[in-house]
Amino acid sequence: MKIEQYQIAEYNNSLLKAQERNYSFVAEKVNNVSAVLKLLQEFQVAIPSWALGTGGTRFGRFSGAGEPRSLEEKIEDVGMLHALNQSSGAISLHIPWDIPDNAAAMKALAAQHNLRFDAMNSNTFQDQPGQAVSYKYGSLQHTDKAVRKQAIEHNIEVIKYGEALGSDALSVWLADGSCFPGQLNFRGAFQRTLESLQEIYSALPDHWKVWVEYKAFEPNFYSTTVGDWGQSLLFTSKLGPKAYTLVDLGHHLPNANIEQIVSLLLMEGKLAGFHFNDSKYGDDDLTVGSINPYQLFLIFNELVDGMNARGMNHATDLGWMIDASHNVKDPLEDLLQSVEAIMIAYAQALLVDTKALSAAQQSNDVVAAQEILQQAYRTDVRPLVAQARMLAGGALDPLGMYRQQKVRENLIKERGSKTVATGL
Ligand code: AOS
Ligand code: ZN
Ligand code: ZN
Ligand code: ZN
Repeated sequence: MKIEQYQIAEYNNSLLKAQERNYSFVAEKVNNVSAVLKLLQEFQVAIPSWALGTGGTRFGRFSGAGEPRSLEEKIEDVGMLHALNQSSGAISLHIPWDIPDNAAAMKALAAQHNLRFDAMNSNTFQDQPGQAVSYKYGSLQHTDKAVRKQAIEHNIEVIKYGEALGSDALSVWLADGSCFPGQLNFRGAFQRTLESLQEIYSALPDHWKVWVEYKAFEPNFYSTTVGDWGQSLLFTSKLGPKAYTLVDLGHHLPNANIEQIVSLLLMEGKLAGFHFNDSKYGDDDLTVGSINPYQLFLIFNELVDGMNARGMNHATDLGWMIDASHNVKDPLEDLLQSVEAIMIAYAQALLVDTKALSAAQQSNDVVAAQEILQQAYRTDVRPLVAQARMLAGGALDPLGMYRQQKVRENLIKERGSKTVATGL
């Protein structure tokens, strides 16, 4: 299943009239609209390989049909998303759910689809068949040196796979922690984890980074060894300049002010980037923007402000990735919705009148400050995002075109209706 450029052009023609009308309505209110369009075109969001199949829950899995059966097919799926939206130009792999045995062929296939390999994800939260020792009581924190060694070696192997693919970051999420008071010594667990991370850190190639993801709870329900941004920042500060803290939006305790966390990590030069998703309760991994799009906008507002203050390139200086998966939608449609929600929040943040906002802050004009933020948030930027996408060669309405082309039906014909993508 491949979507050709001429098909996109034909599809766009059918929507062009309405687009022109909607675009000019919003464009005339935007200062320097061509700069905004350019930033939108450059911005790319990485797709995790495990989101291409239907997600499981603790209670069951309802597999979809036509899911990718191999890494090749995962790359093809992301290539198709990217052809439609021109904003999904990277794929993030997970070892061992994806084993890129033939790195050269995978690199070539990705290049054909204009994709690069984003951060590599290691997995020490599940035991794998044939593994010598178990992660039941943790991995990098484990009291048994043999378990720590196995987990360290796994991470180093993941770096090697990534090097062959041209990736430049290792993303580490640890399930390590404890379920009951007294089960572990907090300082002991921290120290052992730090020492293990130091060994992994010293195996990083020169231009590589390690991203340390935190998570408040689950699968451990009493303590998590990298449980919040403070703990992650402690690790990444002690590790050194190649270590950064990764923010997954679903990994906070309820009502945490994520935008403030983001702002300070960015100020310290320690923000790795994101796992975008949305949630109502915990690590729900729902479609980005489906529950709280205002929070997403406020996060992007801090990002744009903080990155501009530090002279950073919005598109390339942080890691932008989706980490979502669930049971009830076509995963590809879900990813199109997620990428769109991210682009919308980013576009809205680009419209904030930052000069007026800082004047309002300076004079403690609280009402004006809120008005300025909400003026941007309540602007319908969808025609701007669509315009940027069309100029880049994508479809004006990626989801509409996905349905019009009957992509899923075609994938089912190609791959069959009983396919299970590897993943959670
Ligand atoms: C787990 O809760 C984390 O969000 C991880 O980032 C991710 O979902 C997992 O590591 C899959 O690689
Ligand atoms: Zn995550
Ligand atoms: Zn998570
Ligand atoms: Zn999550």
